[in-house]
Amino acid sequence: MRAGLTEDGTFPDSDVRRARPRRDATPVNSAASRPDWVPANAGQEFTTHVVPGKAAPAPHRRPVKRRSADKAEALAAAIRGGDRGALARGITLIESRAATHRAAADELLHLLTPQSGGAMRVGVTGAPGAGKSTFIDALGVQLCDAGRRVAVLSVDPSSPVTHGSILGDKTRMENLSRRPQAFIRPSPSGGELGGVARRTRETIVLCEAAGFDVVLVETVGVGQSEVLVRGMVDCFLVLLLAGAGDELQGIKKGILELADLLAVNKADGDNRARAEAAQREFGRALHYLAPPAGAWQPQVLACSSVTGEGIAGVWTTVEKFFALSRESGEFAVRRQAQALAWLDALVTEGLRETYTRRSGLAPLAAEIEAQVRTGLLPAPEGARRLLAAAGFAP
Ligand SMILES: Nc1nc2c(ncn2[C@@H]2O[C@H](COP(=O)(O)OP(=O)(O)OP(=O)(O)O)[C@@H](O)[C@H]2O)c(=O)[nH]1
Ligand SMILES: [Mg+2]
Repeated sequence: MRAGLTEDGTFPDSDVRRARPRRDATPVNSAASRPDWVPANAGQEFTTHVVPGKAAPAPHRRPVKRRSADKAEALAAAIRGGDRGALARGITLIESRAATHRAAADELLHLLTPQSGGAMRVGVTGAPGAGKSTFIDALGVQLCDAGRRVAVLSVDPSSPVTHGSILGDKTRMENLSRRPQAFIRPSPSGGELGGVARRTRETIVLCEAAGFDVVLVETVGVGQSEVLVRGMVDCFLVLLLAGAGDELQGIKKGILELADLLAVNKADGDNRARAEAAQREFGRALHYLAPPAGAWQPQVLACSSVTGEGIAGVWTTVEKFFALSRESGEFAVRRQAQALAWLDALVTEGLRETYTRRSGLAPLAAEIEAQVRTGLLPAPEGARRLLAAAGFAP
């Protein structure tokens, strides 16, 4: 509250207030509008008079903050209590880009972080159409039957384009979406990859606080999302397909190196024999492509997300991986790496935001870009100049 103002933002009950005229047309220098220091018997030679003051706007900073905190506290309590609607609202709050929501979102994360960390975080990746959503549907249902609570999230850096595929995902997870123990949340739409990843990490915190003990993160689309998802999970599962001819077609070597477990999907019907051949092929290739890091040797399995065959075997292997990973200390190391990757992503995002918010830089940026494009200015020199102008460079 500003000094000198009362709680409601008006002046205290002082002489000034008493001397304040009513809003109706009070004659100039009438007794009502006359300041104290004007002699009582003065005439119109004193033109000074008190005009109706405009009440200062109520100090709104603190109430907004208090509202954010209240909102966050109520949401946090409902989320801890397993209220799915509250969880969905919490995620929407976190996904919001409105600056006014950020305080409540941060508060919510602050409140729920102590209850997070308890889930098995498993990433599921694979080429488009490999059957990730169908696999998650089948696996999720089996996990729910086994008494688990399963949250499914997806990371989609190209959301506006593939929005159809997200809607498709929901229908492809039809069985799971009917389970009360499951919670499916499509990728936050749009924005750059870093922002999508941040919101997914925050969503994991909320889901864990809500008591979900398995969090499955599907990568949608191709590109950098695999690497990002690998950085936010404890176990990374790559779904493969038995390709015609080259078994490694469409699969980047780098992704195989990130895999803890591989599964050749669609091992059913006519495709079964081919899938099993692919399984053997990948098994052999894995020794060269993904040499084991630590105690765990990545394995290749085969499964069918349609018949459900092999899915239980995949999960048993995931559990073995977790057991070994916890025992060897690798689990803790990865969690620390996840936290650091998150910190790094937030700092990068914050710097980028600060940089782009300084709109005064736009003309300079355009000029430097033009010079770099035409070779007049070396890129490092251009970057140095821009960063210096933004106040980041030493
Ligand atoms: N026969 C057979 N078909 C499958 C299997 N798994 C998935 N499919 C089919 O493959 C198609 C693609 O499956 P999705 O689960 O949408 O694949 P996805 O990897 O999630 O695809 P995107 O998210 O678009 O990258 C669908 O038509 C599924 O029905 C399987 O195990 N066997
Ligand atoms: Mg999918």
